[in-house]
Amino acid sequence: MKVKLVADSSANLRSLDGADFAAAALKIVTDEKEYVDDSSLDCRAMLSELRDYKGKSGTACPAVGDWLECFDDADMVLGVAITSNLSGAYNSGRLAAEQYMEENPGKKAYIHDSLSTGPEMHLMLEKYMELIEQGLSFEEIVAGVQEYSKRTHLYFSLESLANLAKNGRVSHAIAAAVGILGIRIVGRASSVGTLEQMHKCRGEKRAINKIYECMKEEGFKGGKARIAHAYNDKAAAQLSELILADYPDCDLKTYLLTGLCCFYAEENGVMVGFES
Ligand code: X90
Repeated sequence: MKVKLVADSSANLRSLDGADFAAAALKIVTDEKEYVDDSSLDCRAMLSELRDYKGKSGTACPAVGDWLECFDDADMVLGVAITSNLSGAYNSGRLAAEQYMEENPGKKAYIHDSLSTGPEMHLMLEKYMELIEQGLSFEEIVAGVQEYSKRTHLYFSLESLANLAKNGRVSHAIAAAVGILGIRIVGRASSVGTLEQMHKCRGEKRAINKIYECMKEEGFKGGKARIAHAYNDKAAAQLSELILADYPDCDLKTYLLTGLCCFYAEENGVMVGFES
């Protein structure tokens, strides 16, 4: 039986070790150019081009057909999408799953609304892998991931909310608070999948310390953690050091954000997905 794992590209994964995986690309769009968030994208070059670009920029979610392509004729498709509260990606993914099952009797497809994005989606994909490995049925796997996602979380530190505000994903009032030199917003994905601002921190070191404090308050006790960042090795290393000082055996991975998250988290943004 062929099993396919899928996610939209806000999960920042081009591949998934040990799984047959495909990503449905989101796009970053300006009046001059379209950046497709797939393995051909040079994210660093995109950020630097956008820094110099004065016009409007926005994003677009994958269409139903983009998801269907990822499904790859598999007997069982299991996927996860960025929060339906900020993007249409979940809706197109859900429609793709319905259409797929209608057109292919006997085949199963499910896309989970992560109510989050980035590294928290990564954790959900790894949970699918674990449950598949255990030989559970489609329904059991779906229920297992829904249950698991109650104890996964996403926190982030952002230097700028400009692109989020310009595209209507946070209020201009919140966005205005940052952009002031040296101020960072520490926030989380809320329980309804929106961006929730928690703290304003002066300086990156304080922001990262605050994230770790929040993680512990949220119930982090050395479970899995996935850190993803927009070219900010220093902050990512600081956060992993804090985690590893308390939990030296923590299952922890650090990697770069790709196009969509780079665009919204902006340069130096850091995101962490973790288990409580
Ligand atoms: O459909 C589209 O065009 C995509 C829109 C995505 C908007 C939000 C992306 C957020 C990326 C920023 C920090 C984390 C915020 C988490 C809130 C749940 C990353």
